[in-house]
Parts: sequence; C-alpha cells; structure tokens
Amino acid sequence: MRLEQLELRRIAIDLVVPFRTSFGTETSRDVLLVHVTTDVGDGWGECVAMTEPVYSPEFVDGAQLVIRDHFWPVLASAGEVRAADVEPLLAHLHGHPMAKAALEAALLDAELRAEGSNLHARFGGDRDRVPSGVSVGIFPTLDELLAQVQGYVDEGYARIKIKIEPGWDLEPVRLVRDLIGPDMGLQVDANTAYARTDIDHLCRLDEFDLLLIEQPLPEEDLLGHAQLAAASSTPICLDESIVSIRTAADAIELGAAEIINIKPGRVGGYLAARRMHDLCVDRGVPVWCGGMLETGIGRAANAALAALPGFTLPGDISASSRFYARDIVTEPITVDDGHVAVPTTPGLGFELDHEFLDAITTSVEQVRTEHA
Ligand code: SMG
Ligand code: MG
Repeated sequence: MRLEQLELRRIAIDLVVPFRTSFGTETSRDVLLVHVTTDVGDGWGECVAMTEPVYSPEFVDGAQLVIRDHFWPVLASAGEVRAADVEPLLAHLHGHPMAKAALEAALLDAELRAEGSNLHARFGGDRDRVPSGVSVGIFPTLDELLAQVQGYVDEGYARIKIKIEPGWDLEPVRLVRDLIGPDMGLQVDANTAYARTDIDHLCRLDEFDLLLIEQPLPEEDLLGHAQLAAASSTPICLDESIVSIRTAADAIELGAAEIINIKPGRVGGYLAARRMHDLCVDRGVPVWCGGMLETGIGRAANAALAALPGFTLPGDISASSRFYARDIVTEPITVDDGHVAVPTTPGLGFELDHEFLDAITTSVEQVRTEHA
C-alpha cells in the first residue's frame, strides 16, 4: 500500500475508578490514536504511551512528535509498504517502541481490512476466547481494595493481579488470598518499586501461592531479578525490563525471567510481540499478554495476540467496563465466564463508535503526503 495521510488524534477518556500503581495515580487517559489513509483504505492504531514518562521513557506528546516528524516521513516516502516493513524501515531511529507500535498497528489494521482478513487469522491463534485477568490498583484502605476485588470476583474474572509497593504487600496479599480462596489465580505487580536489599522480604510472598511476582526490581536490574528468582519459590515475571527480543533471550538465559509479560507497545509492535512469543515457546517460558489500559482498539488486538498457544496464563485483558464507562468502539470487550472472545471483525478486530470518538477528541493533526 502507499501511504497518503496521517491523522494524529488525541482523546480524553476518564477512568471509572482511579488506578494507582507504585509510580502514580491515573484518573483519565490522554490517548494518541494514529489513523493512516492509504490507497487501499484506512486503519487505526492506539498508542499506549502515558502522559508522563513514568512507566517507561515514552510519553504521549513525545510519541506524537516522533511519529509526525521522524517516522512518518520515512514511511511515506518509501513507496509500497506493508505493516511488516515498519520495523526494518524505522530500525535506524532508536527507541520509541510505543510510537512505532502504534504506527505499525494502524498499517496492520489497514492492510488486514484491505485483505478482508483480521489479526486473529493472521496470527493463527488456536482459541476463539482467552481467559481474562484483572489488574487491581493500590487503595487508600484495605477495605476498599477488598471491596474492589470482590466486585471483580463477582464479575467472573479468571485471575486477580494486585499492585504492590513497599508498605503495601504482605498484608493486602494475605487478605486478598483469604477473600478469593486457595484455588483462584493471584499475582502481584510491583512496577520496579523494590531493591535487591528487599529479596528476603519478597520471599515472604511465597506462602501465598502466587502465580508470579511481576517486575519487583528496576528495569535494568536483570542480575537482581536472577538472584531473587533463585531465592524465591514464586516465579519471577518481567515486564518493564523486556524491551526487545534480545533482552528477553538474555533475561531467560540469566534466570531473571521465569515468565514474561508481553506488551506490544513495550516491544515495538504486534509483529515483534508475536516473535517474542515464538522465542518464549522455544525456550519453554510461559507468557501472558499485559495491558496498558487500552481502549477497544488496543484490547481487540491484544486478544488476538493472546490467542496464540504460548499465552498459557490469563492476560490483563479485562472488560472495557473495568476502566471505561463508554468505549470508542461499537462492541466493547466483555467478560463472559471468565473469558474474552477473540474478535474476528476485519482488521485488528474493532469498529469505531465515531460519534463518541468525536465527542471526546481534544485535538486532530493531519499530514498529507503527495506522491509524484
Ligand atoms: O490494562 O488492565 C490493564 C492494566 C494492566 O497493570 C496493568 N498495567 O505494569 O502491567 C503494568 C501496568 C502498566 C500500566 S500502569 C498505569
Ligand atoms: Mg506490569
């Protein structure tokens, strides 16, 4: 396809409840949507960069700028391009995986729609529904945490993940385990809040039979994670640390990652995420699909990814209603019997609710490309 127009659209969408992690509290998302028009039709991608560079170095204003001024000119002047060309064409421009992933997703959506196909078919996942886990934030009180968790249990989620940080770990985990009982999957995510000196403390989580401890130490600290993995009987899972296929391979070899959380935005796109899945299957490392509070655009594509056979643990693929009162797609993801259906509508697997999208749009920037 030949690229004709780039539209960078920002929306403001409120969360139904504030989401607090060890790095801050989100009450609404300022989402960058990438809309590309090509000679064979158009496509949309969602950028998962947050307002502030707290999860990773990327942030939404920076993502918009680098797409507009650095990535788009390269792709638009490349002649015929496919989604699979995005990564190699942009490889000389360092970093910015979330920005690259959003652009690649828009091309993938356009390409699949033009073929009359969808991401689920492209990936060849062997399931038509995937187990749905929910990520639960840090609360001012334990009672509030337990009330939220009970609500998600009542909604039928397949597993619970709670955010932890120093001072909010053993007690919340103990109470949640007591509440949900011994058989339900439970895991924790520290978003890098601990240090190597906390290894003994983190080993005290072993008694709660957790599925995994996600990213307890800083992203660069692969050796510390390997030390913790050797000391702890709970599997160590990496999220922030795994920024490429190479870091995944190295972390596995070092014994730092016994499980990997795959997020397309963090690794530079859905196609790279698929290759990371293949590597992990090859190495015998279980994976699951992470979440970045996506709207229906990103969640649809995540569900298609999570249908691949190596995704043996429930993902952070909760119902749209877990974060949003109204989504920007016509058929928001729902949880039924603990599962999310993998969408099979053309493209990434969604149709936009244009009326609502327009109502929450805060800015639109368009770049037209004239071909000779
Ligand atoms: O999308 O359901 C979701 C949120 C999952 O906890 C979640 N994401 O580190 O895994 C993680 C966090 C990153 C975003 S926190 C603002
Ligand atoms: Mg995480």
